[in-house]
Amino acid sequence: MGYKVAIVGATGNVGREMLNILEERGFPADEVVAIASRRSQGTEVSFGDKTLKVKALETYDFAGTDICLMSAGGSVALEWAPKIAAKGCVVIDNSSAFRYDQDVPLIVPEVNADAVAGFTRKNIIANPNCSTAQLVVTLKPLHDHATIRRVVVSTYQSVSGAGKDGMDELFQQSRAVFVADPTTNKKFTKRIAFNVIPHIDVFMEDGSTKEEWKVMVETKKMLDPKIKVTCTAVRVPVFIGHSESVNIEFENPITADEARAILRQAPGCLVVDKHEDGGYITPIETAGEDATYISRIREDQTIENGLNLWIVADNLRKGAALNAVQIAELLINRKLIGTKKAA
Ligand code: 11C
Repeated sequence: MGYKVAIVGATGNVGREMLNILEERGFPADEVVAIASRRSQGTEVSFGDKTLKVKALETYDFAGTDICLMSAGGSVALEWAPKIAAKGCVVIDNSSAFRYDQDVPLIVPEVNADAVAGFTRKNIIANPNCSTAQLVVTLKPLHDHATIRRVVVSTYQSVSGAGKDGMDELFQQSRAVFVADPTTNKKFTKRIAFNVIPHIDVFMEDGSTKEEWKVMVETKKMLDPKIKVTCTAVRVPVFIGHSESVNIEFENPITADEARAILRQAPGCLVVDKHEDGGYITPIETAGEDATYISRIREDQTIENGLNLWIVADNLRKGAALNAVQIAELLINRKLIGTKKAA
């Protein structure tokens, strides 16, 4: 007997990827329901070789649904996740609305799978920010080996992190530049085509941005509150794939060769690190891929026990949809949920 799964936000970048991933992985679902706001009702989305008609969130009854994968933004999550959870449906939410709630587990299965059991407190599980997911998948095995003291990360984030509007803006501006038309900025604060923008999400009181804050707070929640994290988050003119330049200071010695060997064995990680032209991964190579790629692993000679490395992953997959589906699989594999039909 399979599960009944609802995708809320099914017409968005991440929702569509959730449908692809459920299908690709042969997720044990008897029924998958595509849901979005009332204005998208009736829109068609692909699920394998089928087409699903989108239902309206406002009128859908979640009573018989086992799992809800939600990617509809923070305000929709704040309003709807508790209502859906109260119907006995486990909500795995991709927004930041519940990530910092002590009663909601924030999960990357390769990093803190055991914490998932805490979902019963609210029937809600949070999915991390895309930049955090690929970072913690990489840091976890290194932390287990040599204990991380401090991480300095600079992100190079693709426009798909800002949704379909972000992708459209990069496309339209690039075209406009080529044909010498004027460009307009709507989604981003400055032109993103042939440019980079050191600003993602809102500004905080201390001058950092909320995106930078999220990377710090989420890494601490999932990995270890003692680790110091500082981040600069930058939007770059790439459609899919977030990249990160990371400097790590450890308590204990670790060589680049040791780090390479550890990461080669680590779940979710793929090391591509040849010291030659093209012997590293760039974001366009990660689009549609599940792994977190690590390249350019080298010792930082300016500090004791320091490493530099380069991390790249598909932000719509490991950074969002894939991680959410992996959380659902974790619940099933650990027998933490059953199907309502079987009850
Ligand atoms: C971006 N990382 O690239 C953001 C998107 O907190 O889940 C995801 C925001 C979040 O713009």
